[in-house]
Amino acid sequence: MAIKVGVIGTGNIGTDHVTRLASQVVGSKVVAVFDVDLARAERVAAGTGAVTRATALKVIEDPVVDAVVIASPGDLHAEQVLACIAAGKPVLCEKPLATTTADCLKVVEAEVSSGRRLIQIGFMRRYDPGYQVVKEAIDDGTIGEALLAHMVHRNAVVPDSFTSSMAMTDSVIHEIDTTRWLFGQEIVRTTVVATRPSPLAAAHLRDPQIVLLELSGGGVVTVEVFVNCQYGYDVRCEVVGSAGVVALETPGANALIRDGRRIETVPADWRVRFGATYLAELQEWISGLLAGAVAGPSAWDGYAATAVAESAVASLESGAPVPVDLVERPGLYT
Ligand code: NAD
Ligand code: ISE
Repeated sequence: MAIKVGVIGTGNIGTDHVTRLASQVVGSKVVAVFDVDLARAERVAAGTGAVTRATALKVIEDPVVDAVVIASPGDLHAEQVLACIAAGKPVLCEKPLATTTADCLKVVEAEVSSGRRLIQIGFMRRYDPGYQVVKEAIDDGTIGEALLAHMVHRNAVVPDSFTSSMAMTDSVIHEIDTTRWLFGQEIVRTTVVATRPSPLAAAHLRDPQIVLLELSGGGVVTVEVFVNCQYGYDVRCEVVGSAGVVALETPGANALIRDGRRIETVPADWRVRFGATYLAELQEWISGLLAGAVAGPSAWDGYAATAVAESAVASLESGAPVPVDLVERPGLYT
């Protein structure tokens, strides 16, 4: 018994998802793929047994396809997820669910009308063993009451097309989801401050930036986002509680200690740092589907994250704190 998956978008992460679903995940087969770059889709499909289709809709509506992975650019996600809901097919949609809260709400409303959960968002950090240790230390009271957290999100470099807002909507959106999940609270206000820009970042880019996330329970989270740090991919998270502190460890960051120096390996990029995490995310999604359930980060989580990211972009532009106003959470997501 295998879940037959269709994949839309075979760029960086879509290619990785196809490879993992076809060769590493237990209980899945990739049967159809689509990318507007058809030659690329054909290269990625080769050797997996999958066929290429002429449009995203042809993948979604293919009767052979049981479930869909969306890894196209973010501004296409809403339309493609809505088509999955219309076809009654479970979908793992890469972050973001949509690039505007209005589009996220259209998806949430459609899923609620369908009466069951079909959507999982690719907030894969929830499947990372290191983050799970942090979550356990909060949930079981090991560090007392969680009061605040310090997070860091550094990429070595980004392309020139990357904008200051994308630091929020594309990168910090991971810390937004991580914060909501770790603390089990909503983010109610954001403040963004851009520092003196790095001379090595593109002239149009405000990089690095500091983001302050205020939580409904009174906690506060700081996030440093620096997408041209040059030296590698560095993601950190330290949660401070009333009785102790829990910090995320980077797997594989082995230390060489010699000649009075300690040298640690830093992952090159998100593919290296979170490789095993993407596999765990896909395996849990497939295992859940085989058992008849969709249980990961929901369309509500996708909506809330985009709403917070929008507020952070507004704060970056105005320089002032900006509240986050969420609609009432539908019963499907409680
Ligand atoms: P990418 O540009 O490498 O790939 C996107 C692909 O989509 C390209 O191959 C492009 O040709 C294709 N495409 C364009 N229009 C399309 C259409 N109409 N239908 C189908 N495919 C179309 O981008 P990427 O880095 O792979 O990012 C894709 C998505 O995955 C984004 O939403 C991004 O935020 C997300 N992402 C998530 C993570 C993570 O850590 N979870 C990491 C990277 C990217
Ligand atoms: C990218 O889209 C991701 O999701 C990566 O995890 C993140 O580190 C990077 O900053 C984003 O551009």
